[in-house]
Amino acid sequence: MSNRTFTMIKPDAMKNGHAGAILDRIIKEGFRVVSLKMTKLSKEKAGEFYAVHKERPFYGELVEFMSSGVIIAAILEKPNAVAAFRTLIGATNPAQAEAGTIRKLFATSLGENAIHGSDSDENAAIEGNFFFSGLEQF
Ligand code: FUP
Repeated sequence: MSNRTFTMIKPDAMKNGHAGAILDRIIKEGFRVVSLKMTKLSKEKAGEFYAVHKERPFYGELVEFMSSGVIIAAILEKPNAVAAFRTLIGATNPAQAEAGTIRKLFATSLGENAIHGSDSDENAAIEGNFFFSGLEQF
């Protein structure tokens, strides 16, 4: 089991001024920041990141949304990081997320749900390497 996961604070949470509160919560939950940057995805890059969803009906909107504003990307470390972080962020649809989770507190809707968390160790490594070179992973 790997101890790293990858996250993005999405454009809705950035625009709504929640980035500071979300990072504070992540750190208070015991995640160590391995890598961190503010950036903006082009449509092409957002499409590449979410290529696994290419055939889904929401793909176009997802790519539009994820390229609509700046994001914060980060690699995080904690024992059992992928599962621990998925618990912290809550269900994909904030209406179904547990009380106190990041999506329950800060997400706007199913499509604009404040934060991303990798769903497997394999994807955590792929996604982290999509944004950060080896020299940027501490
Ligand atoms: P998650 O792993 O919780 O981020 O969710 P998914 O990988 O299933 O979906 C990725 C993103 O696609 C979600 F964060 C939001 C968007 N999405 C929709 O807009 N509609 C859906 O029905 C499912 C996902």
